Amino acid sequence: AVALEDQKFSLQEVLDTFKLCLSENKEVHLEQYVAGWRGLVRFMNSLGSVFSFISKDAVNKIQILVNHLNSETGAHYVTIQSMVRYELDNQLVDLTKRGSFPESGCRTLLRLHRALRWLELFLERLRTSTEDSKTSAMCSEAYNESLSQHHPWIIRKAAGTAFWALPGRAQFFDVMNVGVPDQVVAMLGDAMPLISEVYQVTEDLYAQNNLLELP
Ligand code: 1PZ
Repeated sequence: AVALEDQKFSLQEVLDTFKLCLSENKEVHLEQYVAGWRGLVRFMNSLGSVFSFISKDAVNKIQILVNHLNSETGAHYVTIQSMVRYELDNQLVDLTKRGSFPESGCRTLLRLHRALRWLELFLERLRTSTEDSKTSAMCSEAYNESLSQHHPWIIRKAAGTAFWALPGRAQFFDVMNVGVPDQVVAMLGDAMPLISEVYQVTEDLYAQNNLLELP
């Protein structure tokens, strides 16, 4: 039998997972959100070991959220909405400076949420790119417009260096394993609105609760 990690997988399946996390009443289900992130990490690992410092941090954050889900208070973590309500009502979040709750669900998810914005910007560039577009340029432009604003200089430097190791557009499309470039573009066209919606629902929730700058 082939180990699960060795099986070829399609980025489409990963993006589909994000579709599952949004319920009809616009609640974001944490288990599916985390599953989507697991898939993204697998995809990133298949791009090479240069990205492992990035995926390690993502895996850490995923694990923190999974631990909350599996804890005795797990029932409060079923959706991002219930998580925010529970942690705020019970003063389980460091609001202005790091202190007693370095692993709150709210601050941990915020880091992934900001990275989701990077993903949105990057995939949109990829979708509208042409054959001679450079993945490293698309990646760093997306990063500079989003995540980088929350990162100290040293992380920005390391990230910028890693971007140079990205495979070119053709190979990147291959690794996505969705089909010929036209099919990749079509898949991204379908998937993007869903990713954007998950992002926007979370963004609005965090904004309403003044959580966008959690330390
Ligand atoms: C496909 C190429 C991948 C490019 C990914 C672009 C993002 C670069 C991010 C570099 C972050 C590296 C390491 C760790 C940073 C942490 O300091 C921050 C803040 O957390 P804190 O220190 O406050 O606990 N972590 C993050 O910002 C979360 C980063 C998650 C990155 C996930 C990328 C997912 C890529 C999916 C690939 C399709």
